[in-house]
Amino acid sequence: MTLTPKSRLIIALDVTDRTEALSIAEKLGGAVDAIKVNYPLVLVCGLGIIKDIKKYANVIADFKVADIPNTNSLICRETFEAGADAIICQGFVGKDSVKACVDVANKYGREVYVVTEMSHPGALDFLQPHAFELVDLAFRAGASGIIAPATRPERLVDIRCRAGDMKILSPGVGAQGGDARKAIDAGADFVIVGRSIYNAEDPYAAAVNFIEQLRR
Ligand code: O7E
Repeated sequence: MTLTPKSRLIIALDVTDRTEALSIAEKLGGAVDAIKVNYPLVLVCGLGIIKDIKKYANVIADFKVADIPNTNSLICRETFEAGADAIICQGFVGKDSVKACVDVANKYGREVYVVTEMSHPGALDFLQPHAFELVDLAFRAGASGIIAPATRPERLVDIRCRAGDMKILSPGVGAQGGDARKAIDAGADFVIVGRSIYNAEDPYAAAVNFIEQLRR
């Protein structure tokens, strides 16, 4: 699949209980553009959880792959064999490592997204000064898009200018202080929301609330 913006909302399913994860996926899968799985869920449930979630939504494997090209290829192959529609990798390991992910993704008809500047304060230590280079690297390696921070909409504006037509997925909305609407207005194509949805008393209502904000 190719990630296409409809609701523009991606849920980060960072729960560590299989039943809870599948219940949220079943309720929200039809409303969101994708469900992102990360290590907390996969380490508990195994890679097989991807196929279970895929019944309800597109799945992005947020494994922030960051190794030599050969190891990246192996990780991507197993992840796509498990059914993931897209995988997230780190760009700081270099173009050959990112390209290795893209080559495997192309074989499977899937997508790669590259982390540029992250959303947390520590991203200022090393990543931010190199964010534009990472955007360029993602483009040159043939990635479908990048990850950039909803916590810094002013940076999103600059990163959007640099990213051209590449898709931008933007985490940091809600619990980390970012605003969904501002992130989209600043140039993101999708926002990624975790705790503000899965920790809400009514996750479905919380997701609908975000979707309404994104529609305005
Ligand atoms: O703060 P939350 O609960 O809304 O969750 C945010 C999710 O996005 C969580 O899975 C975290 O690992 C991820 N994330 C960030 O928070 N900041 C980043 O800079 C990058 C990511 C991420 O998802 O990277 C790949 C998309």
